[in-house]
Amino acid sequence: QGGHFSWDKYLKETGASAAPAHCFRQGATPPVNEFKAGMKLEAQDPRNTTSTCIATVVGLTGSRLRLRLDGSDNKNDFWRLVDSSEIQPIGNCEKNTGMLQPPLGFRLNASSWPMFLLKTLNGAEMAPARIFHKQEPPVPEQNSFQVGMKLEAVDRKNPHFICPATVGALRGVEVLVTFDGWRGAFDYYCRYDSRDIFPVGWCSLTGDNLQPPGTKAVLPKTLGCLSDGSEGTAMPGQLPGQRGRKPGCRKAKLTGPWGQKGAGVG
Ligand code: MLY
Repeated sequence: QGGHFSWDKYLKETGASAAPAHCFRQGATPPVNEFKAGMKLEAQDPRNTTSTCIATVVGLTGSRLRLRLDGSDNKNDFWRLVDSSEIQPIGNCEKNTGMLQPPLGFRLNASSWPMFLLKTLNGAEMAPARIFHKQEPPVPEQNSFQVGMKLEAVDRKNPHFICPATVGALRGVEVLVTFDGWRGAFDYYCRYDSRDIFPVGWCSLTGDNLQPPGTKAVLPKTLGCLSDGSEGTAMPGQLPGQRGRKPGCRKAKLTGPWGQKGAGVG
C-alpha cells in the first residue's frame, strides 16, 4: 500500500518547499511504539476532556495508537501518538487522587460503572509504564510556519488518514491546514504546536501509510489558471470580469506521478 506517492517528485512538480522540522511540536525522530493490540491504559475522553477513562489499544499505526474507551461503542475510536500526555499507565489517575470515569455515552446504567470497571480491569493486559514516553516534545518558541509550506497532517474528519497538506493561511498562533487535491471540506485551523501535523517524511519514518493527494485541482489564487503565472489581464474580446481564465480549467483533474490509491475519491 501507500500508492507511489513520492514527496521528492511532488515537491519538484509543485515547486513547493517542506516546512522545516523546527516548526513542529514533534520529536526529531518519531517516538518508538512498543504497544500491542489489547493493552489497556488510561486516556482522556476526547469528548469530555476532563475525565480520565480506561482505553484499549485496538490498533497500531506508526507512532500512533487506535484507542477505544472501555464501556463505549466502536464508533468513537480515536488516535493518539504514543508520546501524547493524554495517555497514561493504569494507576496514574488514582495516584493523583483522581477517579476513573465512565466514557461519555457509557452503554450501561451509570450505577453499574464501579462493577464494570472492576471487571474490565480484571485479568487485563495493562500497558507497562516503561513503554510510555516521559514527556511530549517541547513547544517551539513561535509559529514559524509560512503560507505555502508542505507538511503531513491528520485528516480530522477521517483521523486514521495522514495526508499531504499545505499551509493555507496563518492567524496568530494558528495555521490553516489545507489538504492537497481536496477542495477545502477537510481544511482546519490548528495551533502551530498541534500534535496532528508532521514534517514531510514523517510517515515514511514511522511506517504509516501516507495518503496520496486527492485529484481535485485547486490552483493557487496568485496564479489563477494561467500557465504564465500572471494574474491575467483582459484579452481582446473579453468582457470585464472575465479575466483570462482558460475555459474549463476549474474542473481540471490532477493526475500526477504520485498515484491516487488509498483515500478513495468518495
Ligand atoms: N472519500 C471520503 C474520504 C475523503 C478523505 C479526504 N482526506 C484524505 C483529505 C470522503 O469524501 O469523505
